[in-house]
Amino acid sequence: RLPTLAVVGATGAVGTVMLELLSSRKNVWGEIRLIASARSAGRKLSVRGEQVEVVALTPEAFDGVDVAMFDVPDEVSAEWAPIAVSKGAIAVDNSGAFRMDKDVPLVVPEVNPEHVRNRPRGIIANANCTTLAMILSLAPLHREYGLRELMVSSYQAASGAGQIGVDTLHDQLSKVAGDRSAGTRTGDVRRVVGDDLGPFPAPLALNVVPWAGSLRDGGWSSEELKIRNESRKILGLPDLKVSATCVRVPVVTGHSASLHAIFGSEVDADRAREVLEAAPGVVVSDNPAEDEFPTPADAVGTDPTWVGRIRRSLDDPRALDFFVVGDNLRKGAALNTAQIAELIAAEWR
Ligand code: 2RA
Repeated sequence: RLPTLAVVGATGAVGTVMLELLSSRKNVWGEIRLIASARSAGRKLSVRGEQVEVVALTPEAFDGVDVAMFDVPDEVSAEWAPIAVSKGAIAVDNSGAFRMDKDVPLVVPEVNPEHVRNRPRGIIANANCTTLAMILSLAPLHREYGLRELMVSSYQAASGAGQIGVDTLHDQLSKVAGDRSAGTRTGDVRRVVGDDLGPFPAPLALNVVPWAGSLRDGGWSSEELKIRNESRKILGLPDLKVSATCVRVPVVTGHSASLHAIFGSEVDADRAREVLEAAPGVVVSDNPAEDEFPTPADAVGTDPTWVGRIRRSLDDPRALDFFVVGDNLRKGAALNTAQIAELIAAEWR
């Protein structure tokens, strides 16, 4: 028998990508049940070439479910993943609700697939999209050189804030498009886009916004702490020094980050390039003489983490500077969740 899969949050931005992935990846599932809020119940969505009716999120919706993926806000996962587990399912959660729970593994299949089996709560967590944009590149470099310290600035796309983020960016772009003076004087952009900034604390069109997530102690954002905490947990480096600054940029989908990684031994840019070329899930695009480097416009809709601009630091022979881009809705969310669920599905064989 093939396992039954539930997709909770099937109608959201990540859920939509999940249904595309489930329709194009090797089919390891029996029934695929689509679950969403009562508001979306009754809608029909296409998965594996069939129209499947969305059912409302209730305890009974998990009857007979073996694996339940959650692509929903933290508070919904916090409440419902344990309910799915009590109904006999294994939960794979894409929210932040369980990531730092010591009894919940935080799994990136290319890095720590073995952790999937150690799940005392019956829940497995998927990392945040910004962490996932860089972790496939850091893990092999850590194995080669021993990672000691990480400085990272992110360039995060609007879709990280959900469909409302994408809609807000498009609305703002259409407003500024006809106004050539927008952005030439202070306050211009705010005036043209109006007061409704959607999920962002400042206009995103024609701008960059050095903020993502919610305020935490010391002026850090939740998003910056996620990079630190999750990288430590996934790499098994509880004392890794991490400084992150998370920035929102007017990109629809594709999170980027510039990294300054300091290692325990001297690095070599050509050797690092070889290590990254051999790493699963990583594609190196690094030939600036030919204008080759990763950009979100090229990476969107693709599965790998793209890495470029690989340089040894001029001032520290143990430090490497590089730039990464990953599709935040695919590897950053739906794809990594699907890969984790597939590792579990393999237990049925
Ligand atoms: C963001 N990382 O980009 C978040 C989404 N989980 O806002």
